[in-house]
Amino acid sequence: MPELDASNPPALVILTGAGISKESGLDTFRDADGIWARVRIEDVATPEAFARDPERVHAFYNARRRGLCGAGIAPNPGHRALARLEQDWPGEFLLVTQNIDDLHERAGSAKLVHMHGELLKARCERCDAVHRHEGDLSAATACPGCAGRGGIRPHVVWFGEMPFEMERIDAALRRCGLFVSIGTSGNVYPAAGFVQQALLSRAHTVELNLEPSEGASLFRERHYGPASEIVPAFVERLLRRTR
Ligand code: BV8
Repeated sequence: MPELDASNPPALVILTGAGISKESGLDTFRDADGIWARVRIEDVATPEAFARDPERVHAFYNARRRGLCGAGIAPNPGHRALARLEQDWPGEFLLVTQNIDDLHERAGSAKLVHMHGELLKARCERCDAVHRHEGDLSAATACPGCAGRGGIRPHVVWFGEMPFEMERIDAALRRCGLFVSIGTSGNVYPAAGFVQQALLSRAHTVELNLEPSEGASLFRERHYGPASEIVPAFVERLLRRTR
């Protein structure tokens, strides 16, 4: 990592993916035992799938929601290290996650964008209201806002839908001097393209993952291993350079 000016620390943007939640007990998508090995994207994670068979899509997210709310699912040292970094970083900080779990929040992260939505929220397609919802959803679920039925969906971004808060993310990438990608395979756009945007901003780019991602060659610094080990170690080294 290049010299770091502690009196003028770079703006920091962090991107996380499913790999950071793996050791908390949540499945990734593209590992051999991942979600897409068991179910097809076209059947459960597109607007067309929801229009074709809403109960099938609700069942897919209901099972994941129950899993997330189940006993034993908790933030791991990787999540906690990022919450500490947000607290102690002396410059601008933004954590962008592709994950729809709430483990970053439960670890204490607040400067956080869920670009692919949140599993514990539901959105009404009739009135656009978004509410926290921890139980199962179905076509019969009434909207807490307009009381309408049949319009409730998981508040997540499916393939072919625009991710959330893209302007805020683009602005942060334009300003960033340090971009760190953690636990993502670099398969899904626009998230997989953030590293190119960071390079255009002349940022130092770091990949922390179990194994090289699709975009590994774009990262000037790379550390591989389980997130619960390499993320706390990286955060400690980084914060030591700001003291
Ligand atoms: C968009 C839903 C444009 C929520 C997800 C045709 C039509 C439309 C768009 C496209 C198209 N063709 C391509 C596209 C673009 C498409 C895309 O990128 N497709 C890919 C497959 C090629 N993208 C989109 O559709 C996006 N929208 O482009 O809109 C637009 C423009 C104008 C107007 C309207 C629209 C929307 C993308 C979001 C889709 N939703 N999920 C949910 O169910 O969760 S994406 C899905 O993949 C998840 O959200 C996940 O977050 C995301 C990325 O996966 P990863 O997090 O990287 O997980 P993965 O398993 O892949 O990797 C895990 C990594 O962790 C691995 O590298 C592994 O080694 C590592 N790991 C494992 N264990 C550990 C570990 N690391 C550390 N420690 C460990 N212990």
